[in-house]
Amino acid sequence: MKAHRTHRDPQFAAMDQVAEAIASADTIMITTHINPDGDAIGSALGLRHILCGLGKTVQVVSQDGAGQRYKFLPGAQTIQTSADRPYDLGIAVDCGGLDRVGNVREALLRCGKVVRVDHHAVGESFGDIEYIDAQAAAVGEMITALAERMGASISEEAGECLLASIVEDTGCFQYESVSPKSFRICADLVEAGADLHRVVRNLFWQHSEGATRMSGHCLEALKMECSGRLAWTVARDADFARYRASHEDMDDVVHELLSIAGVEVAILLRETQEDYRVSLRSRDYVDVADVAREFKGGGHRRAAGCRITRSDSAVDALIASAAKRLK
Ligand SMILES: [Mn+2]
Repeated sequence: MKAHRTHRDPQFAAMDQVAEAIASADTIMITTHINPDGDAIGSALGLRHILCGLGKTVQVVSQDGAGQRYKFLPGAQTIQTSADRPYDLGIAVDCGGLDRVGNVREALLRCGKVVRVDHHAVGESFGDIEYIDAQAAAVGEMITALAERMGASISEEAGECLLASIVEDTGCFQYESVSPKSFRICADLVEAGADLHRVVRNLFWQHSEGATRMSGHCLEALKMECSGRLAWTVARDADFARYRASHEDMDDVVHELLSIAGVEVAILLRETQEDYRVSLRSRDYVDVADVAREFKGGGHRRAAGCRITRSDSAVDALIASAAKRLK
């Protein structure tokens, strides 16, 4: 049994500092990382609903907008791609470093105060206040805990966004990051009116026919290395056009690779005009964030990403880096 958290917990101290910063701000900008995922958009929008409920003027700014897959989330249409005014407070969610916010960086640094809310175990420190919980499965968990700590109510809209954040970052409660607390928080969110079935349907059951065919094509071409402990494949630039699929459509391919019995590390390379966008996943013990960091990327122990040059030698170096960590 894990010990229960006490009121002396450093996370409570950080939450209280964030709550104070929110209380003394009228205008608040929320931002998140480039190429935002469901945790980024879900936690940003969830926080927006909660802060609007407290009477604040709130704007979510994301360099790359919301991403098609997250447009169903309440408030997604309010997201702007740049900030048009100064804000009293800037809150960056799910960002393991300041550079992760992309071109929102300047606007964030112009805010009267900067808060970082993040669950990356290894990250680059920034901001005036950092509320970090590496045990949290998703930032959505941390935002829910913050709302409860502030005594702020969680509306149905906020609940739906926060539930999406957790559902996405846990692969629908499949990863080892899921804790009893994750379920308790989600129970609260469902009680607030969030619809789990709607969230799952929108996040996972919306593939186009072309995306499914292209996934099949990439999986058919998979390569096994290291006596079946490493599986990888490439989604080719030309095939995206041929199958009318998008990069985001390929998210499941890496999970399919990891689901092969005996595979510890799965790698998906998405070819772009300039480089390869790399997704790394591990099953039990390889720290893929460590691999990603070798190539100037980042992420979590079991899920990470980076970009590499579009060359065979770069691919070989990436695979060798993952391979040397296999038992
Ligand atoms: Mn996250």
